[in-house]
Amino acid sequence: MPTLYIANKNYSSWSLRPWVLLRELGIPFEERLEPFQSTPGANSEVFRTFSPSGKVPCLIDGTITVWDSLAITEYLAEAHPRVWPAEKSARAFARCAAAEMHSGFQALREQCSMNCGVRVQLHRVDAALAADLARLNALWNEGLERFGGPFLAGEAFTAADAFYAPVAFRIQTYAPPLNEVANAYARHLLGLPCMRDWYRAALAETWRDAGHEAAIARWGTVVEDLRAPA
Ligand SMILES: N[C@@H](CCC(=O)N[C@@H](CS)C(=O)NCC(=O)O)C(=O)O
Repeated sequence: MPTLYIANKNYSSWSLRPWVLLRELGIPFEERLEPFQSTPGANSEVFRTFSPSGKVPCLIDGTITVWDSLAITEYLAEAHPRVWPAEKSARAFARCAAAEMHSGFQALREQCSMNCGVRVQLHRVDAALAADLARLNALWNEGLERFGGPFLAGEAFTAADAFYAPVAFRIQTYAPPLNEVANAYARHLLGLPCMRDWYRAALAETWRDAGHEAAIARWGTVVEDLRAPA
């Protein structure tokens, strides 16, 4: 059985992607959570003991180490046909959607960092964030309309949904302006049993990472903190 190394469920958006994919597809795996370190620079030192990049997520399957969430997805796809949609045009769309998330949406990632357990009032929606939100809205609406939902590329959960699962938590935290189709899709993801499990575990965490907390304070005001006390 492979081992998936992840970091704090409250903060680690990259970790969530392969985790939710493995869970939704029912692929057995062992989870190893290595929390972010409080000393600057210490994360990569700890993570490098199992991940060559010094980052999580990292999947270890016997003698094979796969670091990077997209590489893990493709590695899983070699053995599990349901990672990507079966139909060719849906598969092309799903791959583009996942790749776009992997390499884009910088403003969304920076200004609305994942922090599952808090609710934040953004100071403002600047032009860069507005552009990312418009693109997100368009992409989600296109997928849901073209392939009929309830998932991005059709009836089944695929890697495209896994890549946007952290965005669903960001929407829950920041309530950014999106249309109802996009908000309903985010709610659908949040309602999946494995997403609820992740959320429950995130709320129970008592670690606080200064860098992640500072990122929130830069772009907004925490109006509610639902996490277990530190
Ligand atoms: N492109 C990588 C990015 C992974 C990444 O940035 N992971 C963060 C955690 S969410 C990390 O390990 N940060 C630790 C550090 O940079 O010190 C992937 O897709 O897996």
